[in-house]
Amino acid sequence: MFSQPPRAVDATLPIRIRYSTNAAPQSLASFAYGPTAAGTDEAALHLHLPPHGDGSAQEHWLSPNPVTHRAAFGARIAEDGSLLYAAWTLDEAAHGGIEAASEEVYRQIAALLENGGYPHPIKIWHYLGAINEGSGDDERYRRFCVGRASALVPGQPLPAATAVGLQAAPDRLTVFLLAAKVPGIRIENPRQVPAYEYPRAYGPVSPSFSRAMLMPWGQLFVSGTAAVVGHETKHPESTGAQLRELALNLDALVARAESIGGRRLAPAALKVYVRRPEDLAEVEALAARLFPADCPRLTVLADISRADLRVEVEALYDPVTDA
Ligand code: 3EB
Repeated sequence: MFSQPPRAVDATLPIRIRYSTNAAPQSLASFAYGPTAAGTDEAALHLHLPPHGDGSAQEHWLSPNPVTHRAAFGARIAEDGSLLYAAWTLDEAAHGGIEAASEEVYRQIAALLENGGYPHPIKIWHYLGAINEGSGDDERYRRFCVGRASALVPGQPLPAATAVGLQAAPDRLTVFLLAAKVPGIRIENPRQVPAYEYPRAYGPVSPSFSRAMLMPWGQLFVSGTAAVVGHETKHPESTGAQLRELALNLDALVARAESIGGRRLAPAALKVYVRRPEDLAEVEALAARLFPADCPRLTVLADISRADLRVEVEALYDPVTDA
């Protein structure tokens, strides 16, 4: 798993992700993870995702270029001439519920992509409170999928995505977007049915995302990846088996991206979402075996979009040059 090729990281890559406990200058975006927003500096977006470890963690998207900030399209925006980051935080009640709030945020995203100077979405992150609340087609994640789909521009390529649940902040929808001046190539996973083709059993509208986006400068932005094979959840009773299965999914996806892009890839940042606090130690121990030790990794507690999924991993891969 992830046998590590000799690494010669390209210093000109437009984004690097680092996890740390303090603030970073020149960042396109910063996120503070923890149970409360206390102590979060103003520039960081606070996410109610308790990190594994000492109780605080920050994530920084570092840019090699000067970053400017503005507010537009209902979002806080940062841009550096090649990439744009935008963040929305919506009070669901003020928009009439999760479905309407997700439709509203996707309208803002469409407007930003059309008029904001960075027309190509790379990846969109969605954090919903109580994501598995409600049964059948009333589940909040399914309503979110319906709202998202109703504001999508037909024919627009689907970006990579993460959609997970905050185990707090029940009626706050947090969405952020990474977009580029130039388009990427969508990558699907040969082990998985495309999410946008999931059968009806998983909800009235299938989830609108691609498994990964390969950018022209060689980086691969990978969607939240779980133990879904075909369209089915595997190993609903074993967190460890789910983590091993999703690692196979990552391998298959990356192999596909390598063959399409013609360059080898190595993981450059991994975020692990774990549903149950009692699984944290096992997941950390197994992740340390499955993933390279020199890859920055952050593990946080979160709910996963399907009630029978216990763990999910999202990743950034960098192109590597064999020595
Ligand atoms: C899956 O494979 C897991 O709805 O945007 C992963 C990433 C998942 C993104 C989304 C859902 C989403 O279906 C769930």
